[in-house]
Amino acid sequence: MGLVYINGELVPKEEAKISVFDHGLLYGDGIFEGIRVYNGHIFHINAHVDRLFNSAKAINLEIPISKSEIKEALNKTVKASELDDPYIRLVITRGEGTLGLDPRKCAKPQIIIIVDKIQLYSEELYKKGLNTAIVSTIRNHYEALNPRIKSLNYLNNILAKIQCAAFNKDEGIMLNKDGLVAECTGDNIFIVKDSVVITPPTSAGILLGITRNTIIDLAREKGIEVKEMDLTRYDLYTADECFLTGTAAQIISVVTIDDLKIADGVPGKITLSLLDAFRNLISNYAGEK
Ligand code: PXG
Repeated sequence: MGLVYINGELVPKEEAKISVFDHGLLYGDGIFEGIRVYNGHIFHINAHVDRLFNSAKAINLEIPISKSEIKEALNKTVKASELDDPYIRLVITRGEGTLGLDPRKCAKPQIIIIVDKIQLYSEELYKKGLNTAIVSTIRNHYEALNPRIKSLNYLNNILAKIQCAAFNKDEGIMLNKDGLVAECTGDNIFIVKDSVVITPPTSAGILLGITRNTIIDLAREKGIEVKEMDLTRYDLYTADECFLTGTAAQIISVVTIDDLKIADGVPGKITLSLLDAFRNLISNYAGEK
């Protein structure tokens, strides 16, 4: 059922409306989280809510309800949706204001929870892997808009996605202003080299992905060495394997970058074993308090 939570009320999706004077719409002034439900439980609810509150703090936005009230609202909206293991979009906008940037003129933040289905990639693509390109749009500089803030302003990523679509590729890889690998438009990136799993550190200017952390834990549990290390274009081209992680994509192999094959151009063994481990984790997921 299409239900949306707005500031404590559950309303049918056709009736879910906010003001055109909301600074979330006018300026992208707000934050969000994309969250999944697995096996009937909200996946890593605490990490998502903590990241949301950190994003809020970083943009000086005071969320008008507590972390436990947000968690309650998430659970209530999921339950009311009657959808089987849906996707949750939790959005906090600066709220209704006047024309003009000043956030002090916004009365109160709006809390919106949309519960729906999401499927980014077909099962076939999980088996075949993605074709990608390194785009020329660089990831936001951390002193301009830190990518650790999951803000409502995704134009940096959308510009990258437009380039990736022009190249007819499945995903775009973004470098930072120093030419170091950052992340993709909506996913974190990993390579495997000599059986070591490597991913850029947060200092490269990336979102600290919750799936990224889950995959790091799963790899370490399997006895695989994991390093957070700066990577260059060269490291991507010469990797043994490459894969992406994200709430929507889960974990998916990359088989070409800029039309160059990664190793043999088929999903790698470690990537596939981590996909298997991730699927096993979510199908038995028991939730957290
Ligand atoms: N980097 C960026 C820029 C993202 O937007 C990730 C990494 C992965 O983070 P998580 O915590 O999800 O592992 C994201 C997340 C969508 C969609 O609608 C995008 C994300 C999450 C959910 C849905 O395309 N991006």
